[in-house]
Amino acid sequence: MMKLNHKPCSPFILFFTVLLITFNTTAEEILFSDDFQSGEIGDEWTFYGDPVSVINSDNGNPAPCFNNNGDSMWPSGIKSRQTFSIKDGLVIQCDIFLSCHPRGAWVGSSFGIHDPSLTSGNNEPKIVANMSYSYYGELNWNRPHLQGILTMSVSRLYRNETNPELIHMNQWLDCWHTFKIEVSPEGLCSWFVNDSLVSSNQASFPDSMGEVGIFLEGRATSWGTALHDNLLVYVP
Ligand SMILES: [Ca+2]
Repeated sequence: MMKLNHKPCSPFILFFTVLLITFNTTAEEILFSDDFQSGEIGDEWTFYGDPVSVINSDNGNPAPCFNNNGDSMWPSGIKSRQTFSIKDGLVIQCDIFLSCHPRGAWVGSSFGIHDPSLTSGNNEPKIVANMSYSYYGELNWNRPHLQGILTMSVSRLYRNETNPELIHMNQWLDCWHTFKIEVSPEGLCSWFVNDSLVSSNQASFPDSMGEVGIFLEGRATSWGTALHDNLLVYVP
């Protein structure tokens, strides 16, 4: 597989990103992590979608990393076998690299929380809350010219407000950036990029909601590149 031919991120941005990640997570207990340095998608994950997700050996932050490998019609991804309580709050953090031809579409990376009691096996997860960074060029006849889209959502089952969506968000293209969902013990879902708060949405999660799982997914057609790396799950 070819290495990406993109301009390198500023070494200062990389340094401070690593510093911030290290500083912000050392105090918390890491419940789960995956940097894909083993070079494979391990047994701690369940695959869904066709074609199945793969490892990108040549790229990452650092390489290797996760390639969702979804097609133009449907996302593909992986669900964690491990589950987590959200009663005390939960943070899911992930580095994403997104690049797309200016006219292209059907390329994006998403991650979040799902309810494992509502699906099983290799079925798509039932999303509780997620964060998605995608690109919609003119070839997307349904919603053209929106360019970089940051979608932040809570399932309609639990949200009290409209989900925020930001378009023309091109400042995070062509470089690795850190995306984060933080759920407070009170159900406030906050979304961050590079530790800057982008938006938030108050949710009402029922007491009956037990343990939740984590997922990574998206679409990765030949129009561009959508990669994940450095997943961290911890209590805020
Ligand atoms: Ca990696």
